Amino acid sequence: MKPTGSLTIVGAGLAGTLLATLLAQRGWRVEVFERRGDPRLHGYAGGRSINLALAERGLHALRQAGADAAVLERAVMMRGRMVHPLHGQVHLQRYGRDDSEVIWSVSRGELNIALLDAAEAAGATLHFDRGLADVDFSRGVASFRGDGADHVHAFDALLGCDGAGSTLRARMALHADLGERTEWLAHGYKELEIPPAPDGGFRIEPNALHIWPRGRYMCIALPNDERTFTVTLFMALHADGSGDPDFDAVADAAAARALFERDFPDALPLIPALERDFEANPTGTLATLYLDRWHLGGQAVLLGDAAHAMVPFHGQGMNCAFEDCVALADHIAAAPTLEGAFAAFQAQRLPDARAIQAMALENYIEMRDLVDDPDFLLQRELEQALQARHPARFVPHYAMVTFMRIPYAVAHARSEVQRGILVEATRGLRSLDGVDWAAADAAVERLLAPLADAPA
Ligand code: FAD
Ligand code: E0Q
Repeated sequence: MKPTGSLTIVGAGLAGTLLATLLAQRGWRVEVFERRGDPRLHGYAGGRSINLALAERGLHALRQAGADAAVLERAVMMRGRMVHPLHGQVHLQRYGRDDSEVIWSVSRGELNIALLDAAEAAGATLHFDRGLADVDFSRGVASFRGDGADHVHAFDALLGCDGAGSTLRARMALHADLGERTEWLAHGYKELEIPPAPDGGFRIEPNALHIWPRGRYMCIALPNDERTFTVTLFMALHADGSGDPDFDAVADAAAARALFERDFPDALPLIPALERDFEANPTGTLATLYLDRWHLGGQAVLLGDAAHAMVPFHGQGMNCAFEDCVALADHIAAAPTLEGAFAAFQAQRLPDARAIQAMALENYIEMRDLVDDPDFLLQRELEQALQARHPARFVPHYAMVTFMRIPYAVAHARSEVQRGILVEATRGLRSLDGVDWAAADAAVERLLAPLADAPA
């Protein structure tokens, strides 16, 4: 539909600012309400340097908004996972075939600021210190709380980009059964920092996502452009009888040091403020949020984490949220009504969200076990070989998710078929020498149709 009236976006985080930019560029009057202050004036809330992995889906969405160059300027390239085993050599597992297949570490704060600037440049109006408090759908009025007062705002439609704890979602749920379920992960996370080296450079290889897999728990580290790394420790929240460490047991600075001395000895000297970081930074929790319904007629729609929060182990939550923004803007342009646009958006994206949520959960198991599993490594090797033999049909799981834009649901379905082929072809083998290539090739050709846009 042609732009008529105005669209009200709730939340000026990652999705809200990108969606505001895309819609304002297409001629819509856009107002954005954000609970927090303007990070360009007061610094980013929390102040800590937290980073995220940006991949092709997110980058493509930024290109649509013309915001890619500003973001990539300060991004750090990551070629693969740098694996730090407890015993044994540190080694790089490349993500792709060469430097055209990489991901980017970006600062959440800098990204948010670049997108706030883009939204304003496109003509969107931003209101800070305005948290959505209540919605009267029958009158089409929302109230936003801030500066010690309630501010009422008449809306045509509310676009919910207010994150996993969405207030808009809670208000919508008073009018319709959204089918909401939250599955909490038994594991949480803690962020720590590796500062620059004394000479001002990076202390460890900058162009990688570092990972210290330890069976059922792990650390990762992503580089920041200011030569630091943000380390994230993922482990159980409570004792689960496995004998593994948990956040209840590792409750203070001394216990944290002891854990790192035993399990992450090569990381310990890199984190001089371990004790302070451990006690000052909150323990984060992780969950998957499932909804059966994302919209209320043509009055409200949810996207990003508000619609489908996921665990972070595929590094796709933001990428998926950005992909949502482009899809919603396209449906709004194409459909005759907002209700039609919201329904078409949900029909397209709900299966994709379910697929990436499932793949993100599966990737946790893969990440924390990674090194000591020879079957896993042999399957990865065969994946590469089958891609070389059948480039249009067999694309490794990670590449479909990270370097392509085929729907997540398609990537998920093809990955399951491919896993079957990999398991079957490597059964009982310790190297690729014994692979029955004729059988593997036949399975690929029988089970996997060619992909239109397989990577060249
Ligand atoms: P958010 O970014 O959470 O933005 C929501 C905004 O709404 C905020 O600005 C908030 O202040 C505002 N808000 C909230 N309530 C209200 C209200 N009532 N009224 C007005 N405004 C409100 N994703 C990746 O792609 N790659 C990664 O490497 C990655 N790593 C991650 C690591 C961790 C530890 C975690 C927890 C997540 C990670 N993610 C990653 C996921 C990513 O952070 C989220 O998917 C992404 O931030 C979702 O964007 P969003 O705009 O939907 O929500
Ligand atoms: C990526 C990039 C938090 C987080 C973010 C990520 C990834 C991982 C493990 C984690 C997945 C991978 N990954 O390396 O397979 O690709 O974003 Cl834990």
